[in-house]
Amino acid sequence: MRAISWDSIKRMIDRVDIVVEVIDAREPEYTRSRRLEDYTLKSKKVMIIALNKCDLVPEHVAYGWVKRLSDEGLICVPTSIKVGRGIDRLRGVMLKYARDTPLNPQPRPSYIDLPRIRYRGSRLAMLVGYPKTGKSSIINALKRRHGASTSPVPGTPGYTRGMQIFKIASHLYMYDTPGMLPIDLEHVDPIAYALRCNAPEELRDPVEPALRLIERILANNPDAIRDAYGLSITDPYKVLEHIAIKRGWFYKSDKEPLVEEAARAVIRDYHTARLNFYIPPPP
Ligand SMILES: Nc1nc2c(ncn2[C@@H]2O[C@H](COP(=O)(O)OP(=O)(O)OP(=O)(O)O)[C@@H](O)[C@H]2O)c(=O)[nH]1
Ligand SMILES: [Mg+2]
Repeated sequence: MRAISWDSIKRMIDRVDIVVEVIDAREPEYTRSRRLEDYTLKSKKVMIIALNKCDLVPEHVAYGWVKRLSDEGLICVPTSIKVGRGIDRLRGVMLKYARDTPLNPQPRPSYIDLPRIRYRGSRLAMLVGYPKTGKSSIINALKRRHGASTSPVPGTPGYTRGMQIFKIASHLYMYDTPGMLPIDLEHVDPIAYALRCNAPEELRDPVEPALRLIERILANNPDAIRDAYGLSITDPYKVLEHIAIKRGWFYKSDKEPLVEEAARAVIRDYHTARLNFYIPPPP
């Protein structure tokens, strides 16, 4: 599947007035990009964080993260598209900053890019974030109708393939973008890349990322593994073996548990939130 590169993100940031980074309330530090935030702020653009999927974490966890991000000086709006929370507030915050922001002197997209849009005098915003954080769902909620396609698992039909622009209010347009690569390190983090930028079925080695994910879950919410699979095991590899055994997945050759299939199931359950886990903010 196609993810947006850092160079394309930078070019887009240069062109827009407002950047809305969508992060996952279940694991904000694993789904935010400090590099993106730094570049946006350094470019003197408005940086707003939408802490999305708040319905998947307890309220005090969501507000703990909002406080932490606000303490860093970031504008942070908690949202949940599933239960319809935070969208009016997000629109309101964008409109407030759109009104207060001088027009971007950078070259604007040409009429060829935006054939039907009279952007003159309008502010441009962009939604950006790791794959599957809910960017297109936010666009649909802001527009109050389904225009952008969405999907639960990376690589399944519905992921965003290219830039698309939507009118959010008079004089405010917003780009939906494909999920970006996890790019905070100088190189791409292979685990985040495997989890977020690939369909689980297409992963050549699903076991390594699944083991790292299970480790992260066990460290934060061991109950999540028990609730999803009925297992009280603390060895990540054994978790995979037991899932395979429970579901009757075995290698034909030697009848050993088919851990690859169990790993794919765990990754899918992470994306569909069947694995109900979250990372609380540090005290
Ligand atoms: N529980 C919950 N699920 C959400 C929320 N917002 C989005 N989702 C789900 O998350 C999945 C991904 O949403 P998308 O809007 O396709 O995410 P995206 O960031 O546009 O994904 P890409 O375009 O692939 O990068 C979908 O199954 C959505 O229904 C939310 O607030 N809560
Ligand atoms: Mg999308």
